[in-house]
Amino acid sequence: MAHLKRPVERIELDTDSGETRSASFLAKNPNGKVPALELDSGEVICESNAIVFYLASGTVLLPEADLHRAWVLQWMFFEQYSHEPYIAVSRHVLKHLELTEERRALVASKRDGGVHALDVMQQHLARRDFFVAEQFTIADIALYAYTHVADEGGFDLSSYGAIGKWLARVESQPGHVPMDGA
Ligand SMILES: N[C@@H](CCC(=O)N[C@@H](CS)C(=O)NCC(=O)O)C(=O)O
Repeated sequence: MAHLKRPVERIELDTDSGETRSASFLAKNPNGKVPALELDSGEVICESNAIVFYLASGTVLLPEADLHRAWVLQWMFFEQYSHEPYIAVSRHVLKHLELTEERRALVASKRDGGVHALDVMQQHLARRDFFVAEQFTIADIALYAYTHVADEGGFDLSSYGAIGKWLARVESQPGHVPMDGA
């Protein structure tokens, strides 16, 4: 929304204390998860990538050609199925939870999948500046989110040169807002 200069009221919910499972929030998202975007009309969109797809429609962040739009979705589905379940889950455990034996094993089980996702990204970015159509799109925004903090999940990015340059490229986009440390 910062890239598009759109105002938003941000309401933080504490997932650890059950705020995402309250009756009032479940009425907005029956799946009990943030983020959820409530429009002025009262309608609600859930799932991060559905939200950014909605916001980016008709803007420079979502290319017009059908093939390019399909590739944007390809990388956003990749983020959800092949990247987030490994890298974000490892980071959540290592950054936010007490490290029990069971959780240590969980992080270990996520290692190969996370490395594979980073390898796929590195290979793609070795020949490109951005993921799709040589322009900054919501595919880059979706993948930047947990990639730029992958080290907090135990994934060392120092050998991924193309990913490192791409992260810097995303950060240099006008409108980029650094994360507040959450
Ligand atoms: N696929 C969803 C994942 C959403 C998700 O897992 N949200 C977590 C926080 S990152 C959550 O709300 N957990 C609270 C809960 O499950 O009660 C997306 O990308 O929006």
